[in-house]
Amino acid sequence: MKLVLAIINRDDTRAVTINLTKKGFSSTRLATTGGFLMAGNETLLVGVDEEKVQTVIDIIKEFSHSRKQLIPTNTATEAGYGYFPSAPVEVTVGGATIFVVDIERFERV
Ligand code: 2BA
Repeated sequence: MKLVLAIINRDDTRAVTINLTKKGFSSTRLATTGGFLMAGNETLLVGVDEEKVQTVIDIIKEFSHSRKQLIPTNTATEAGYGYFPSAPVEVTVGGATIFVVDIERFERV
């Protein structure tokens, strides 16, 4: 048994979970926040047999899209009197960040 943890853009999670469910996979959505952008994203938990991990990853890949995002930046003034705005930086977020971890024990009680 494996646990697929996938950090996904909020706008894609619905399509991903609908398509996982259609293929018979159970999933749980957690509201999470990225440490860099401090923006909301979602983390999907999918418990699955090892031989189905690739199918789950393929579904996540198909329905998660990458996006370019501009983040405002501030630069400290040389004199140390504060900050002035500088050119925003563009980062590419997603499609999805995926971790696959071993599950020692899985039970529904
Ligand atoms: P955030 O941490 O908010 O990062 C959003 C995007 O900002 C990242 O997209 C990446 O393009 C950029 N970024 C992140 N850290 C950076 C840094 N130190 N310098 C420059 N750019 C940086 P993704 O790589 O697609 O990541 C999307 C979200 O996935 C992340 O949101 C975070 O919530 C999660 N994530 C990514 N890598 C992770 C990891 N190794 N461990 C845990 N969570 C991770």
